[in-house]
Amino acid sequence: MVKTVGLLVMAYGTPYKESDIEDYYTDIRHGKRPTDAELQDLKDRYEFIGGLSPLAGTTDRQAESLLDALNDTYNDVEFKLYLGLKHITPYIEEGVKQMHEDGIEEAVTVVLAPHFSNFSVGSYNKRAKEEADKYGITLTHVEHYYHQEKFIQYWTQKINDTLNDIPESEHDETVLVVSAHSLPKGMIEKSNDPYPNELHETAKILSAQSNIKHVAEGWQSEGNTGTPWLGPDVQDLTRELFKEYGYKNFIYTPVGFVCEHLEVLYDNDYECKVVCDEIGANYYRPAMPDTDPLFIGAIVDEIKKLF
Ligand code: FEC
Repeated sequence: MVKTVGLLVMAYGTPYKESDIEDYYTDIRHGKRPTDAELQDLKDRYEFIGGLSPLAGTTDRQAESLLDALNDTYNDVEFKLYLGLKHITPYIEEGVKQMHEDGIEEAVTVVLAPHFSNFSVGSYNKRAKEEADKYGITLTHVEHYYHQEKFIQYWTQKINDTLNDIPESEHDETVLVVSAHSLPKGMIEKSNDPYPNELHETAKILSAQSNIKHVAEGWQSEGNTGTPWLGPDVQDLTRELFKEYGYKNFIYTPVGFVCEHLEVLYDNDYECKVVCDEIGANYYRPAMPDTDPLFIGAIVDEIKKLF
């Protein structure tokens, strides 16, 4: 007999229209409204990348691809898709409530972020569980998939393809910058959070499996909280690496993200490129996983381990 199981795909969320930006930013700030200057700064960044972020559409396509791949993989289960966003509707709680209304008693949850931190994936899972407990829905959480073979294969191929665009004589003057979203340092250290180590592991595996000779680890997109965040920041790192080694080519792989959005299109493609232009180096940023079968397959393989 085929049983129906919920597939709760969780993601950051993005404004759907300009007038959503203020509430979205307020939600990110745990209910504290940004100042007019902060709000304008965010609006300007969205404007710079074309008005709004492509994230909403991509999240939908990634979720649909995962649903199809899972339903092709399991013969005895029919997965039904629900979306749960962190900072905008449909919020995580709304997705879980909808599962209950549809009679779902068991679900698998996945966050569209490959590394685990108690303050990222852990907080999505906590919200989903708190809501699911109200209805007696049993959840199986995917915690991370950065180590899955297909995820590594995806990035290894992208790095090698990018290297192929760079003359071989310059490979020794090329560096790979492996990065993820920064988080406040105090919070991470106090709780012995696995997040920094998971990024470190990713960089180590990519260094061993791809043809790149030089690899550096960095953090990006840090917020404005007045407290220290995990570093080095990718822009500072670019300057330091250039100063110390004189690299000619910088390849950025923001492996903590899974598609193009504000933090990649602005923080990498604009801010890091500005630094590369300033020092006279070439900027490369391979395509993000999006709905690539290797990426979707990596999540399916992780789910197969757990469910
Ligand atoms: O394209 C888009 O519209 C949305 C892109 C976007 C993604 C994303 C992912 C992560 N964030 C994480 C942590 C924080 C912390 C703060 C914070 C602030 C922002 C702001 C915007 C924003 N984040 Fe985000 N994040 C994205 C967008 N993020 C916009 C607010 C303006 C700014 O600071 O730039 C700081 C909160 C505070 O001020 O107190 C912390 C983490 C991820 C990766 C994991 C995940 O996707 O959940 C961690 C995509």
